[in-house]
Amino acid sequence: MMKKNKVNTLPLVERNSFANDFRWGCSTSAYQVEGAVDVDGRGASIWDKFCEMPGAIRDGSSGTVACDHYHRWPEDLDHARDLGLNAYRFSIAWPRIFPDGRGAQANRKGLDFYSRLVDGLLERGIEPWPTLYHWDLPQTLQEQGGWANRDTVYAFAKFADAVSRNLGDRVKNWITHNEPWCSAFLGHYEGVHAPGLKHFGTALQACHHVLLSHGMAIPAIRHNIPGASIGIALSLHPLHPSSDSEADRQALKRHDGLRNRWFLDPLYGRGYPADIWQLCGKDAPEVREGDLATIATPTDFLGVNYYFPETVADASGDGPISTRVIELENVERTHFGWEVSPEGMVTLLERVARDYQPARMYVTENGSTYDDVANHEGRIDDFTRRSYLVRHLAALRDAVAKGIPVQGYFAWSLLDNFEWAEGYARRFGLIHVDYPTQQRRLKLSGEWYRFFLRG
Ligand code: IFM
Repeated sequence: MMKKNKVNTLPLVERNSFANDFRWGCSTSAYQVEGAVDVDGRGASIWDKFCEMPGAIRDGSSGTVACDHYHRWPEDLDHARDLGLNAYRFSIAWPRIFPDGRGAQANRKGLDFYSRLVDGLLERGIEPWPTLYHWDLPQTLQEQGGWANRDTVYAFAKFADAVSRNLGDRVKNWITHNEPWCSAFLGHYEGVHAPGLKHFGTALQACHHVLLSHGMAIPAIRHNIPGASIGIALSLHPLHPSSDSEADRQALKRHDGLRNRWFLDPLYGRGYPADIWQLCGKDAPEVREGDLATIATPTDFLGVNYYFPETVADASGDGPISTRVIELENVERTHFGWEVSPEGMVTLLERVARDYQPARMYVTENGSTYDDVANHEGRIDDFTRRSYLVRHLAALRDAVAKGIPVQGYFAWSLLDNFEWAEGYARRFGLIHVDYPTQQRRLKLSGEWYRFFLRG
């Protein structure tokens, strides 16, 4: 049967439909690509620990070696330059800077690594876009309660200060956190990400502290870097009710409340959504006076990580907010099972622009995973990933044409890498990584992105 959304011809989309200063990048994150986990004084992170737990990672792997980007970054940045990127989003491993999460002295060798990386980007004409926290909390802090402990907030502000003081002469764009929903709820409620906890109240408290630390880091960065541009990257989803019934519509509202509004509302000065707060009951987080004002510290942009829409049904009595995500049949999906919906990205960006009016937005992640098979010449002709990319860029062009203030796009990911609990089974890269040899090979999707960027 023909699947809904399936398209056989690709839309025409050209770079010159976008502004000249539009940022075109790729994203990666430290634990997913760097490897070198015990090099140059790096401390352990919660992901090192989590990967040791039997059954935690689908293929029993870890980020110990990953793409060995810590040593191979010059080659990787050459690939980024050859693609024609003008921006590159990466993350800073907190345990490289403060091996125990905090301390009087930052680890010089850790700072130097990112300093070399930044210089390497600038030499290649690529703007660095670091993210301060992409889930690799120092294990020592976890042993003191992790994100559920308010002290972690202050430690994060000091980490942000140390990094921005050292890189701020060359780095203007900063992202505080990547996808707080994942660090809070996948890590502390669903237990499928580090630190592997399963308690709703702990997740809500961790979430509050992550958001609070975002607000606390901003003045530190601004103090070190006059004119810095600072934002946060949220994983957001457009949602549909699974039917027109009142129960499903209410479920949609609740699901949106925890998935999207729980982050956007406080960040844009509205506090936590009252309807969801009420449902949290005794699990609601401890929020001290002034916290909400700190979380709402004005930012310069919003990063939107867009992957898929969700269809939501009522599931009374099932979980804290009693909703269930329905797997629609006959829709196009990636090999992860994620629905493919370029138009969903437009709906989402439109909604965020309308309801929250961020001055600028960047799509800080968007990408797809498929089983990449080399052809007889050894090429990876990933037609499906190319189609995904082309259609999402065409949708982005339409969004921009509607006046939605999007000023950049970062494909996830530059390289195949360690996909968290999924291990190495899921490949998101525009560049294929043969893990045993660490050989990099541009995929067809990467060739298309290069063609698009270079014309
Ligand atoms: O690999 C992740 C990334 O670390 C955060 N956003 C989603 C990606 C794909 O799952």
